[in-house]
Amino acid sequence: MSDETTSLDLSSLAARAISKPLVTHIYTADPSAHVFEGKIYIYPSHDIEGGVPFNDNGDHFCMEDYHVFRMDAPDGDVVDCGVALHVNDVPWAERQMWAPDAATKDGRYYLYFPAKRSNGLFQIGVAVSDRPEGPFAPEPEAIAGSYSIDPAVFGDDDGAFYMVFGGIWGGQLQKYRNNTYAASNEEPPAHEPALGPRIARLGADMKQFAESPREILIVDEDGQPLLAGDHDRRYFEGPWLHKYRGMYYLSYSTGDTHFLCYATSDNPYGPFVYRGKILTEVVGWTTHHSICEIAGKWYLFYHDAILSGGVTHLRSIKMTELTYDANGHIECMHPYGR
Ligand code: FUB
Repeated sequence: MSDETTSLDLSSLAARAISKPLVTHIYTADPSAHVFEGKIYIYPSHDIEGGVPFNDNGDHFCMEDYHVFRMDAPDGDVVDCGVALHVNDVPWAERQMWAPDAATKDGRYYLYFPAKRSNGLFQIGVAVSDRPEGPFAPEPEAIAGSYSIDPAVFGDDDGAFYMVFGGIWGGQLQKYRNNTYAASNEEPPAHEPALGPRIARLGADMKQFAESPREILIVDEDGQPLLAGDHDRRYFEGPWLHKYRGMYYLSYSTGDTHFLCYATSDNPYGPFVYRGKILTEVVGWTTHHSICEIAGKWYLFYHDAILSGGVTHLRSIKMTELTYDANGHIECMHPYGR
């Protein structure tokens, strides 16, 4: 949603909102939710006011740490488990701790997070704990071969773990072709295929890629790649992979058109076929989500900027139930009703 929303609009939108902020004592965004040890754990960004002017590079998103949140049930209290990781403790990272995710294997918990190095380039790091809420001990270096932002880790039924990642514009994905950076690289022209998120299987130790990242292709109903000019449907950032009735669902943000969309495939590497919108525009420029099954129901975790009065880098995490129809189609939701 544009930044021109007035205070009058905001109070009316707040009254019509389909869900309330999960926490109000700090600003939070980009919620990645999982059920670990029978409880709901949410791994969001921790938004702060850093005094950095708004720009298309996203420099005003200058987050420094992560808090983990726990709930016993979808309608239960939300517990702030405290600081799980701070940028000062990550040897390779300098600033901008953006959207994280977590995974568990063999009783250990792994927090995956993007941050900028001192050279201004994003990479993705991992930190380890024996507890879902941390604190997490960071690895000394970023994951080799990682780049860009928004890691999301999906554990498949056969025990394989895959990381999907990447975001254009401030997320720098447009600077990479075949996993190689060039400052001169930009988004493809409007009539060419859009850039896709990247996917890589994780190694057995969960701390490295087991393969070079591959680009995921998203196609339309006729099998044609979504084009870079198709801003209502093309991939922008915030990928999330989940499985429903044997199908892989890739959901993501369209960025400058502010939709959450999804596409499906019978293969985690794709190609994925575009299926539709999950959520229309929220208050605030960004929209970012996760999808999690909790006790047989499915939930969308997302954020908006209602609580801060529409300040786009001061957001609040929310959750709402998500439904599928008989064909596995996700029903589109409207965050403030219709
Ligand atoms: O929170 C910082 C960035 O904003 C995230 O990494 C993007 O997905 C967008 O939500």
